[in-house]
Amino acid sequence: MRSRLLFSAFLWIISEAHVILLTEMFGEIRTPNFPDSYPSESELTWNITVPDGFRVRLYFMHFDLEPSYLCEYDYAKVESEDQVLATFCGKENTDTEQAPGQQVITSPGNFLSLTFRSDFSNEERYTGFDAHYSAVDVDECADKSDEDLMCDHYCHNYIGGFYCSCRFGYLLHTDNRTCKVECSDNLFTQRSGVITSADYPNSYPKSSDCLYRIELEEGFVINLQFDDVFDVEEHPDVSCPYDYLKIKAGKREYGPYCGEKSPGRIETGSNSVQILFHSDNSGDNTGWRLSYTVTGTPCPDLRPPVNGKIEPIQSKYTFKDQAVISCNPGYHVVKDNVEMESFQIECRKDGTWSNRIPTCQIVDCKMPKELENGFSTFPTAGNITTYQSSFAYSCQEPFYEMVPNITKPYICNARGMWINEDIGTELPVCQPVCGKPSFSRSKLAKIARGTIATRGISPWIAMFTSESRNPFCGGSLIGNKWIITAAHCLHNELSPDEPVLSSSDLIKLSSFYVILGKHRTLKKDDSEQVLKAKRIILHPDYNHTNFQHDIALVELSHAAFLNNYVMPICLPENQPQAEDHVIVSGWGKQFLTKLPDYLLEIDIPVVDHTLCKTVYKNVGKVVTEDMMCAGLKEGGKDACSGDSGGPMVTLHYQKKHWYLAGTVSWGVGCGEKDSYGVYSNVYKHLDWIKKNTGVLY
Ligand code: 4AZ
Repeated sequence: MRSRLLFSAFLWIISEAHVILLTEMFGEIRTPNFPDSYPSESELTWNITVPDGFRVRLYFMHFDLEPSYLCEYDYAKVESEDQVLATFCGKENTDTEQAPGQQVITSPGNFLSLTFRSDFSNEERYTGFDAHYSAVDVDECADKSDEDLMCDHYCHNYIGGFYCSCRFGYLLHTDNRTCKVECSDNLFTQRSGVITSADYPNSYPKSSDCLYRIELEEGFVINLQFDDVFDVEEHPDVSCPYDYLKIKAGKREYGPYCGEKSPGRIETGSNSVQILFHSDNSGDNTGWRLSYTVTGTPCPDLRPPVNGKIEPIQSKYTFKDQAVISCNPGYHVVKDNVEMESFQIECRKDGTWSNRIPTCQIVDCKMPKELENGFSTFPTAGNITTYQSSFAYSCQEPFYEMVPNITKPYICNARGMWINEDIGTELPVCQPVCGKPSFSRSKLAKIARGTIATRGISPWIAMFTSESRNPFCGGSLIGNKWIITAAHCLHNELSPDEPVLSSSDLIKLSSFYVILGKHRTLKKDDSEQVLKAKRIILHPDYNHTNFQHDIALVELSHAAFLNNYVMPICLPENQPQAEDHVIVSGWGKQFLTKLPDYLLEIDIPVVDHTLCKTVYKNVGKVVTEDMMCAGLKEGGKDACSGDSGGPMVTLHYQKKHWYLAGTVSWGVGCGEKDSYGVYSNVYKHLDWIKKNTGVLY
């Protein structure tokens, strides 16, 4: 049988099995012959398919089928793919049958089928139906009936479909519905920390595999402590089929954990832990939180060395812990024979200390430096030089004195240094005592015009002799290795028209002796010290034609040995004034004739400079400012040939020491009336002397 179908402008296909496939977005479906009565024994099915994301909406504009109990004769049946949605017959609803009336039927999916059937008789000429369908968009976002099909975070509807998106920080899973997190890059390397499931305490993301790694150096072990609150989706019968937490620590594995029972404390015994948390695409659970701590391999207890300490003090030391060993004040750390302030050791991964504990040794200041012309005295025999021991310096008295004159001892301090309360770590010097002869003048031994000096009364006087021991000049000891003398004593004869002196004009160092401790002129004295010179320094302004700056310095090749007969004279702090008494000594000739047997000395007054200048001006000689004159108007007491360079001394009244006021230089004749001896003024040359000799007093 062929049915007559009306389908204006619509695509329709009649299959062999009287099935018509409809795929347009809307259309009209009528029973055969409509609006005339439909044929008997008909069966026709319209299968309506609309695109995905649409549903089919169907309603009847006209409906008139033969009514029958439970629509057993003629009917119109509406079905989805797997379900009968409605069966209609008659014209109006009864108790047992339904007619569509105003009802609009919407397919659950994008497919709907309508079947029309008539039995063998159409007695009352029922006219059938005229139905319309159209494709309608589905708002999938509004449909909350199936949670599993809903978007995890955001749902966006569009005509014919929908799509899901996720909150910031999430990724859409390949199921296009759930939101997962990228969480495999969590590395913890600190010695303690807190790890939680993502978004904790909010629900953890779905469809995610999160890996948390705790990595520490070998020698540490990691302990995990899960909070009591723990919530991971579980199943009452199957062990953690959905979401689970698994822990790997070295070769050990823990878990899977799920449900609400916290794993509590896990002492992993490993320095490397991996925590894997898997979630499936459903569920709404808060997850978990753990804090981890690390303990190191323990090292043996430490005991501080005798006289030392360990910092920090701990009841237990574990891997990586460091301890510094230092010593009490006055002791220092000694490790492998090396002294140090402190020593650090570290607890190693295998539970051993990186080094043995060093010892504390008492600080040793060592023997103090020797003092030239002095010595050190320790309070006890054995010269103890360790921490807090003491010693004192003293000088070879009475010929050397200590400068500065310290009275307190040196104490060995904690830093291994000898410290003096007065001068700290500085050393005193033993300075020759100057201008304090051990003997006093006897007024008895006077001889005509000169006085035989008391032996040792002028212990600073130096005798310059030729190699054959003939005395030719005098000088004065300053310090213990310099002689001040006259410049003219130290050079060979020069013609007056040869004003500039060169070093070749100096007498040879090997050609003379400097003898200290002398008393007798030509005979040997027990007290004499015969010394050689190693350097001659003439005053740079010395003028051999007029004896200006007739002063020179001679450095001895060895220091003089100071004793009662050999002792330096002091340098002047001022100069004597006219009429002041000075003493001049020497082995020079008496009245240009005879050498005396002993050292002679004279006591003469200083002469007014202007007077002296006038006296000499009259005989055509110049007395310059660097010269001074002394002697008697009546004559008689004077220096003479051979006395040159020798000392003119006077007593410092306050200090009670003798100082060098001048050196014998020149004169016209010796001891003549109305003439005076001329001396080089030492005070005027003081800076040059101090600078060249280093002698300062
Ligand atoms: C001399 O020839 C000399 N009366 C030294 C001093 C005096 C005279 C001569 C002073 O060394």
